[in-house]
Amino acid sequence: MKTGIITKKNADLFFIDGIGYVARKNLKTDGIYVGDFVEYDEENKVIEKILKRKNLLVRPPLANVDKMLIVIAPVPKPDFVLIDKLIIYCELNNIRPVLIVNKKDLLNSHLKDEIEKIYSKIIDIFYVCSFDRSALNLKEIVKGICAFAGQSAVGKSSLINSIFQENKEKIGEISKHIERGKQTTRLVSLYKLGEDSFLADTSGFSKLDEKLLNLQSDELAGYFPDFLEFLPHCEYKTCRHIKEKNCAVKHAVEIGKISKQRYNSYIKIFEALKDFRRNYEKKN
Ligand SMILES: Nc1nc2c(ncn2[C@@H]2O[C@H](COP(=O)(O)OP(=O)(O)OP(=O)(O)O)[C@@H](O)[C@H]2O)c(=O)[nH]1
Ligand SMILES: [Mg+2]
Ligand SMILES: [Zn+2]
Repeated sequence: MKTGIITKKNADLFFIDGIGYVARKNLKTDGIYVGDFVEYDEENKVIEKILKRKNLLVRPPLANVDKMLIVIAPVPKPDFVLIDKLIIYCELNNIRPVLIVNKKDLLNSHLKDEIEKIYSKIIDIFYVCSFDRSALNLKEIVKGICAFAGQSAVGKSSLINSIFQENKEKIGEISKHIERGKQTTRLVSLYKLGEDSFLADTSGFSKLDEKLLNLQSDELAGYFPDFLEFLPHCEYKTCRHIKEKNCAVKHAVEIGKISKQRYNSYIKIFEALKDFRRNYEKKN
């Protein structure tokens, strides 16, 4: 039996890198997704077995993601709360996040300083432009299965086209979706960049629902790496870092050791997780 990776899906057929389309056997497991490593029978062109997944992202489904390239740009204005949610999502799913600042042709020093101040301590940052060769530098960071994520129109598809120097993705429109009942499923493909390196455009992550963050609100602070050194110094062990007195996190914000923007994200996500739990408990 041979092993391969699914790089795209077409109705009931699955494309295995280097092999072509194969069918699925009557597997009594759940679905097979792009990014899955499978064992297949080469002669009969059928998938025999899905190998254990490292993770599975939803909307669009993509399995075994190693690295997430979170893209922001000067236009549209960065949604810092979304970036922070994506970083937490990566942490929860064992994915390494990197921050890609695209459209550097439009970047002013004020925004660049702001981005550096908030993120340089917690994530690697790369500055690129889809229209010049700088996007090619991203080739070096694509290792394993990598996925682009970020707000609509920041230039994820443009970057893919620039990296591959051909038109793989549609630009300036919400590309490729099929309707199935109420749910909209977006198709996702993996493009091969090197022997074990693949890249996907996952426009579905332009928003990130709180329910995807499988967390209790009081666990949240532990997912802010820039908060960690302060957490043991709060007066109360159960400190939520919001209204409590003698909170080391709030103190760190006041003296500029934690960015105000990050703390603002923390409060927004905290409230959203609490609301989500409350509604969830009401329904069940
Ligand atoms: N100035 C400038 N514009 C860019 C750059 N990269 C992309 N754009 C433009 O930004 C717009 C959106 O680009 P897309 O690549 O479609 O953005 P996207 O992130 O794929 O958007 P969705 O598919 O909706 O999530 C297009 O008009 C691009 O031409 C860049 O480096 N500089
Ligand atoms: Mg796109
Ligand atoms: Zn505290």
